[in-house]
Amino acid sequence: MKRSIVGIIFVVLCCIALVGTGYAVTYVGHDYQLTSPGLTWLQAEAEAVAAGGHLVTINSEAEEDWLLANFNTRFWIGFTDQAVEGTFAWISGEAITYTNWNSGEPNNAGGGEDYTEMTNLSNWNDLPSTSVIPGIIEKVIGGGPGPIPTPEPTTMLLLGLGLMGLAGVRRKIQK
Ligand SMILES: [Ca+2]
Ligand SMILES: [Ca+2]
Ligand SMILES: [Ca+2]
Repeated sequence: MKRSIVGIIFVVLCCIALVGTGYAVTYVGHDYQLTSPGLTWLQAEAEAVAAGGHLVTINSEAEEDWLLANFNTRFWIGFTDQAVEGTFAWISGEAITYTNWNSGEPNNAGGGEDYTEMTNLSNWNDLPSTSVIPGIIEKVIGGGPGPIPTPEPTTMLLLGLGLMGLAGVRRKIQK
């Protein structure tokens, strides 16, 4: 009976720990998470910079496939031609190694589309500065690429507390 209650408390603590990370998920040493919903590209990029990263840079089809598998929504990516019309660049400064425009895109519709979304069709489209969707923030963990997923401190703290509670009750049961 007591053990089952402790088990439930442990699971709840683990859930709180996961929520505490802001649902960040990790792929080859990079953290990814959604911005607030309903932001312009510039607002989304500002939120990404405040979080220590940029809107996501899609370097390969593998990274894109991974993003599509983990984020089930339209989202801003860090690709923009705001500096020079028609010349897209990654806001992170990374080199362009992969693109996946929808057919006929980028079309700069209405003479003013400088910001790129991942569409519901799993390819790219340029949108105006007034469009509002969430973005995906990409951050490098520990300053370099590599498979080094590290739980955030809040996760470790809560997991530690859960384990300590479990150990304490076990000790009591043994007495
Ligand atoms: Ca990337
Ligand atoms: Ca444009
Ligand atoms: Ca377009």
